[in-house]
Amino acid sequence: MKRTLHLAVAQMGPIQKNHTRSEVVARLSELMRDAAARGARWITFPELTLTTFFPRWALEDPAEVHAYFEREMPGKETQPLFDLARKLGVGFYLGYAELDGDRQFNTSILVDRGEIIGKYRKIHIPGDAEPQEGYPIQHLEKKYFLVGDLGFPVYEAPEARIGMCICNDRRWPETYRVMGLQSVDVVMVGYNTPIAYGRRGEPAHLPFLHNHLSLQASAYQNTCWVAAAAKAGVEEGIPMIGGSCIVAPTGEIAVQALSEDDEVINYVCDLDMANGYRSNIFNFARHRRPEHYQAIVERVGAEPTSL
Ligand code: CDT
Repeated sequence: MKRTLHLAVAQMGPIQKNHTRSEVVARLSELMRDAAARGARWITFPELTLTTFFPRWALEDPAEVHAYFEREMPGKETQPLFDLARKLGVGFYLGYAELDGDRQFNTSILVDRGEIIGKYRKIHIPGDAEPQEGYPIQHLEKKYFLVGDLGFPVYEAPEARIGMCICNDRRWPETYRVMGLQSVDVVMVGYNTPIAYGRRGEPAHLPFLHNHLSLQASAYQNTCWVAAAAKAGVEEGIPMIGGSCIVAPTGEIAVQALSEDDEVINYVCDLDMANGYRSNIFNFARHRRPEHYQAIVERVGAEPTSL
């Protein structure tokens, strides 16, 4: 019998600074109800889903910074989402800012019917630690987040092997290859991608192209499904891309959000679609040549010298 998994992606419109967690959780709950009513089993929410994307600001007051972080998960305000997922029998990916003692991470979790079954901490932390002069907008994730310390684990959910990454991670081939080598079926990813970040006046259409280019190439090259959820629209004056989608192991977009607002998309994914590639062109065991890939782990930056 064909192995299928009904996936949903819940794109979110903007979350402004004055929106409370309870208001956000009410929106997430509405999206979860919509996805469950369509028959979805797993739902992907965006990166840093519970608040506005605060790394656009250089905040100095620790109390103000910590107000964007979760000390416990679920906490008082997020518990209703866990309870609803249990009631509806669904699983979800949720991105949030995690405070672990005094360590700050950009984190995502997999929650299956109310129980946390997996955690990932963002590894590719983009942007800067200090505001940069002359940039059209700031992106200060390096000021707020440590590099994740959990690697790229793949979790055995009841119907599928699920891995996670977060926003900028989706642009790096290593992210998916590490999970591809664990036979991942589905990679879930949430993102917040501003349109005007380009330092050299990047044309406004390119962030959309680069989003899908990365997701589609990675799904194909690693023979997995990718469920990608944006936080989109104009948030605190900054326009962010939408384009949330579910990508098949063929590299094709199976379904895509059309709005820049709260919107559910869903697709019944054939998990066996990957088998054709896994047994042939991307049969890793037969065709990969890691003895020629040392540079990938030995070198971080590109250098004009031979290895
Ligand atoms: N959140 C996040 O990682 N956003 C980045 C923005 C561009 S890099 C400063 C991204 O890769 O989409």
